[in-house]
Amino acid sequence: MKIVDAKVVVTSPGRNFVTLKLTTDEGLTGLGDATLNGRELAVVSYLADHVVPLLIGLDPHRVEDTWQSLYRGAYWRRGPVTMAAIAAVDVALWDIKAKAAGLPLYQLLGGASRERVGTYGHAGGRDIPELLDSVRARLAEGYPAVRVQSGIPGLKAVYGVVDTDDTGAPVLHQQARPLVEDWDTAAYLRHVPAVFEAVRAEFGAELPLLHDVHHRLTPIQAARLGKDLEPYRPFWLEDCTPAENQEALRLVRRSTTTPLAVGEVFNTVYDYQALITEQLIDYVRSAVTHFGGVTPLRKLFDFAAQYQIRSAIHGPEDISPVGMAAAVHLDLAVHNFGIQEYSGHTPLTEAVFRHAYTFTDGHLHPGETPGIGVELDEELAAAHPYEAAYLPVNRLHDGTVHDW
Ligand code: GCO
Ligand code: MG
Repeated sequence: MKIVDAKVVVTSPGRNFVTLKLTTDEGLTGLGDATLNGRELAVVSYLADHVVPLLIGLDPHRVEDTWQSLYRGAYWRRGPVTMAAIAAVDVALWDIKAKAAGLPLYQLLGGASRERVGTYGHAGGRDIPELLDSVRARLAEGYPAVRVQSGIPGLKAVYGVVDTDDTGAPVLHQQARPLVEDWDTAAYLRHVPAVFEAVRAEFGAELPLLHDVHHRLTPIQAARLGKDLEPYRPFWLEDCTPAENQEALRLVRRSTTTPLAVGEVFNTVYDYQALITEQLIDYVRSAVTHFGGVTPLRKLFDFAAQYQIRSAIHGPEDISPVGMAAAVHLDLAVHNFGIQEYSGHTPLTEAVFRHAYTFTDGHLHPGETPGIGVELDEELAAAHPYEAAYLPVNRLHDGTVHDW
């Protein structure tokens, strides 16, 4: 079998998604997600200008060799653009291989290790009563675990909370110019324990509660927050410090028993080396889409398993259904699965990417369709072309840029 066509499809059914579609001489097709939120076209160029010409004529069964040649052959290794591009190729090749075998991808990864995949959903509110309503809504949808994010008194726009304009209409976090959010660490550190107290008081001790700090604290501030949240037994504290400094987690780890989750902006195992071998974290959070695909993420999970660290694949709306499908196959197969983030997609996105995976009673299943189980409606995709969109930036009260 040979690859005879490779094309990169960019579509915006509400938000931008980048998809690689490979076609073989036997008529099999494979899809891979290459969406890098806010920097989509850089990956499109990387793929179309530098990778597609190398793929034509290749045997699609050579998944490992193709991965190694794209990673090592470029010489310029790592980085989100490179690794999102390689991820798309890797997943598209796995899709073809599984279709050729007539099996859903999870069967090629060792088969099911569980019946279904547990998820967490996002709850957010501008204040505590609005957050409690949002938690109630997630529970009504069946989510077995909930991430809680709240507005902070004195701050107008904060990550994880739907903002509204003067008329009460929701303000999208993704805009043609970056939206400016504001930040005050002291106010945040004072407020979050009260948020957890209110949620526990309303929903009891058993509901798994997660919280995303989104890289905003110093190590000593993160240690303080971890300790302050201990009485409320969080499931995890996510990205408590800027992710690129692995050493920061040593101080946090020494100071608190609150479990730590890290990794959505990581793109290779090297970003995790100290964190895993020193057992500084409890969950690895990389997405198939940003980590170079199923091939390296499976290796990361096996490495993490030796240290009792679990998987928790990143699954926001900006991972396309193609990336989500690949994630759910891995989730079902790996032994050290922890939890899967799942926000779902808009009905229009689900029409562009028809998928076999299902979400029932808060649990995902990849389905039994051969391959990853996603079909791209190219006509509908073309009807919703790319739209420029940036993630927000974050500023302190005096105007200084802070981590978003
Ligand atoms: C999460 C993430 C996302 C990111 C987004 C950026 O935990 O789901 O933090 O919300 O902000 O993926 O593109
Ligand atoms: Mg996050």
